[in-house]
Amino acid sequence: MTGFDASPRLPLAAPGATPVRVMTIAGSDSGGGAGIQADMRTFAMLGLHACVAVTAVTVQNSTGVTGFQEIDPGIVAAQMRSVTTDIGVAAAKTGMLASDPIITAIADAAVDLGIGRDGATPLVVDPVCASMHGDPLLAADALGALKDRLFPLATVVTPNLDEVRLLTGIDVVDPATQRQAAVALHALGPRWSLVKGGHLRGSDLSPDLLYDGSEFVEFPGARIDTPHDHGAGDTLAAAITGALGHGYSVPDAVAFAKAWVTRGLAAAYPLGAGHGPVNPLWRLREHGPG
Ligand code: PXL
Repeated sequence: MTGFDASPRLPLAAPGATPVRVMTIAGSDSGGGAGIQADMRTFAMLGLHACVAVTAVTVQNSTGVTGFQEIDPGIVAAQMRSVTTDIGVAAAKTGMLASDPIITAIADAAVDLGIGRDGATPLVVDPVCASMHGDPLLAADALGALKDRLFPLATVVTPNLDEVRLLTGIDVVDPATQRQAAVALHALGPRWSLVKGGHLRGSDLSPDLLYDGSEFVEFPGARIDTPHDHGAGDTLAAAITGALGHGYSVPDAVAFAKAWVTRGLAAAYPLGAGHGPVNPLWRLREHGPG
């Protein structure tokens, strides 16, 4: 299922049945476009029940992030434990993690709760380092913990090209360097690495490349030219998480998510004086709200 699907869908739970549950471990965006808000809008539109472990509360609007308050690492881990031991989650994702102690607490809890590579629950690690305006969302000294503790637990990591540069030192400019980056990221321990090509300059395509240590899978995809793509990476990773929660393979989950976020980008809207968000509500146009 790696072809383009114009109206991608996940299976819906029967009326009255408990939907597939997923968990996002991420920061809050007061502007409602990225972070937990993007994840929850995506999960809701995919028919999933979303649980949340909040890592930080950001102060931001469409023009940028002006500050954030980190959540105590023990409280982040306690949120994960509380929901997984009662509600249960079929897949989880991480987004903004803010600091080394928060990453360490999440990694310890994930191992304990069977989340990640060798556990039963797939884990999508979106290595969020900065906002689209360049505001830092991860402490500079936390890159080591991200690579050493979280990457080896990941079912798939989903960096954009700025994050690839920070994590591997590789400047992706063409298909050859994109392959090189996928290999270097995979060497950090995830089962699959996904190098997103959305920030590739001078291309009218947005080619993503997936690698599992032996096989490269290419996802060509059209570039949607819009300044309103705030939260696009979060939305892609959330849609991958939702599909993994439904038992999709990683290549099928990425194909599903890419088609889904492409529709969201085509339906993006302006907001405030800066950049508007990708629109996870795009399907409401087909059926209307409510
Ligand atoms: O899009 C990355 C991201 C993730 N999480 C939070 C954010 C952002 C970007 O601004 O604010 C909370």
